[in-house]
Amino acid sequence: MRQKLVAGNWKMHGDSQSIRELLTALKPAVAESAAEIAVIPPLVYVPLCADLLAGSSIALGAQTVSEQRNPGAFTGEVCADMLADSGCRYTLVGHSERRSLYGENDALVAAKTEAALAANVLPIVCVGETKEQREAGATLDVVGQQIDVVLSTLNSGHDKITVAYEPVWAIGTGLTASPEQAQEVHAFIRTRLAAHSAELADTVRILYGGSVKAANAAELFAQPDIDGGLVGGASLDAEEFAAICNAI
Ligand code: G2H
Repeated sequence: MRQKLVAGNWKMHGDSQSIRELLTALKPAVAESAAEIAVIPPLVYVPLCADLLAGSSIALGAQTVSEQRNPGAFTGEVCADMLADSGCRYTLVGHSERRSLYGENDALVAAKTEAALAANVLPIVCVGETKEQREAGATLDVVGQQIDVVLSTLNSGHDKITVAYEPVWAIGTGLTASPEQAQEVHAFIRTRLAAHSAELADTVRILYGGSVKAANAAELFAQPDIDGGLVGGASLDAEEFAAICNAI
């Protein structure tokens, strides 16, 4: 049985004051949630969040990770060992904003996934199609390719990944995939995992992301292949995010 996961991707938002307020309100509000919960702050605030979350079951994640595994002259990069050392259980890999704004391709996403696993940081691998790709009927081809590159690159640790399906056209736009649209792609991702092994298909969680909010969370999470959510904008409001976490 896969435990559902709800992760709040704060993107480049927040400051130390607002983060204190958000986590102070969030901790008691999600104490009874059946889901595993994670927050993913801007990297500079990971230590603050680790302090504020001490003793809480809310996990911490990073928004990206270097593909470089060893210390070295890589200005601006942060390796997975550093994330682990700072208390991160998870890292996002290949979020669509990293792909579209910072040129991350499938090979780099696979290398980052491997680097995270090598440091025992659990990668949440983000995949999804653009509006143009969906309209061209290429959704499953695009998502299949994004998944296959990661699965075929890894030598081990396939069962430690989480997949986040985030249709690019639904990110931050207020447009959400319907539960049926999301379920169709999640079921397809599950078949790609099954092509690797049946056990993998049973184990790996597939999150939905793209304008998840309290009003649509329960219906999305009720789909058989949706194992939780990756939540952006709505995770910046403690009450809204708690309602999403409690919709599991
Ligand atoms: C998709 C999502 C979180 P939002 O990027 O990763 O953001 O919920 O704001 O669409």
